Amino acid sequence: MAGVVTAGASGHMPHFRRWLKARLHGEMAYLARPDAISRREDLGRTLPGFHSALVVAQSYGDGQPATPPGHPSRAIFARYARGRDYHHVLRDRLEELARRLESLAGRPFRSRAYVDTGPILERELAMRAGLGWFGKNTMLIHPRRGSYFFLGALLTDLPLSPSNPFATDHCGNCRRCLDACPTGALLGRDENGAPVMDATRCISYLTIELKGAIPRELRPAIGNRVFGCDICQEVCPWNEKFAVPATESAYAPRPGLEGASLIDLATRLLAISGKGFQREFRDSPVSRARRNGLLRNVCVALGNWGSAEAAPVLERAARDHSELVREHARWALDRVGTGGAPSPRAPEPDGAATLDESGI
Ligand code: B12
Ligand code: SF4
Ligand code: SF4
Repeated sequence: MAGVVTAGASGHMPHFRRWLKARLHGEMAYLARPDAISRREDLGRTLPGFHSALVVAQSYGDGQPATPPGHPSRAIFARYARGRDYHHVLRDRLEELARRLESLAGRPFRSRAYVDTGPILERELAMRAGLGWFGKNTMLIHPRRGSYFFLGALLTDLPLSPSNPFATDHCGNCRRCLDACPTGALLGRDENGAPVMDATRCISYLTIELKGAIPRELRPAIGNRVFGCDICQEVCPWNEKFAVPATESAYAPRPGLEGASLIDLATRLLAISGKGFQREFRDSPVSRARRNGLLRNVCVALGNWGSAEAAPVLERAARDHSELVREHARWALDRVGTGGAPSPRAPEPDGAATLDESGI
């Protein structure tokens, strides 16, 4: 799906500023940088002579509205993260599109491709380009495709004609996402109709963006979600009816990731260094959590499983070189009923070991 939006003031910036002022962005400081805010306000500051943007949506789902929750001993990765990294895949496609447009236009033009890679209110642009409405879960939803799609924008100085903005709200009285969110991150619509999220409570933020400790009171609600969260999309009737499978083969799930045994996952992560992890996940969105962040999440999931079977691997994690991992492992050990006294540190692995191909 694609649409065009032309230069013009953002109508959503006042909302964005209020959201930052209320500190609902937590530690995502890149969102609040003054230079980035001023570029969000005026795309001409990003691309001099900016005239219009081609906004595209690319499906990444498997055609199923929801992933079965599976056994609590097994990991759930959000579906957007199961294949190759969309930042690279979609940006390559947009750059290809720019070359094709150049041959159609018969002249070179200025352009810049963005896929979650710069200060752009991508969802507002997409709404103005006619690609969907803002659901109460804050996702952009299309009435024939649901919400399992990525957005990207090609900013250009070409005078393209704009699409009709998406003007209707199809949520009606539904509040399934608000009721299903396990951490209470979705706050409903404000007086202007904008959906509001407290990102500091969202499992996606807690398991991916947050680099420090996950607040203890939120850990139980994370369940076995070790990277990201899809709950508020899984319950949405528009995905139940219209979820479409990805046509991009790069988004096919990486073998061994979804549904991996938490014990195996922890064992493998304990055996590799931060550098080994980055090598292993270099073309996967999962790399963003880093080795210690993912291991922290796996410890939380093991604690939520609560089985004594998890105790041996958690005891090893409680001796990891990372204090972040050690603290979450101790918390989890308390939940599997074996105590969790602080233990001496283990040395950091040398970086030679990596996860094997058939692994997570
Ligand atoms: C920061 C961020 C996050 C944060 C905060 C999310 C949030 N809801 O704000 C966290 C880490 C939690 C997150 C999670 C996820 N993210 Co994210 N994220 C972003 C990012 C980088 C910026 C979003 C942002 O600026 N948020 C701040 C809020 C205030 O702005 P906003 O979301 O653009 O939209 C607000 C306004 O436009 C306003 N608004 C709407 N209607 C109206 C009407 C009026 C009158 C007014 C005044 C305002 C108004 O309300 C909206 C919500 O507050 C974008 C990429 C980008 N550059 O835009 C991806 C992006 C939004 N994420 C994406 C995805 C896929 C996800 C996850 C599904 C990943 C996962 N499975 O774990 C989850 C979904 C969680 C959810 N329910 O939103 C996709 C969404 C695609 C889609 N169909 O909507 C994006 C667009 C990335 C991409 N290029 O594809 N994400
Ligand atoms: S992604 Fe999960 S935690 Fe975040 S708002 Fe949706 S349901 Fe809540
Ligand atoms: S679950 Fe209901 S309220 Fe939430 S986004 Fe979907 S239609 Fe809207």
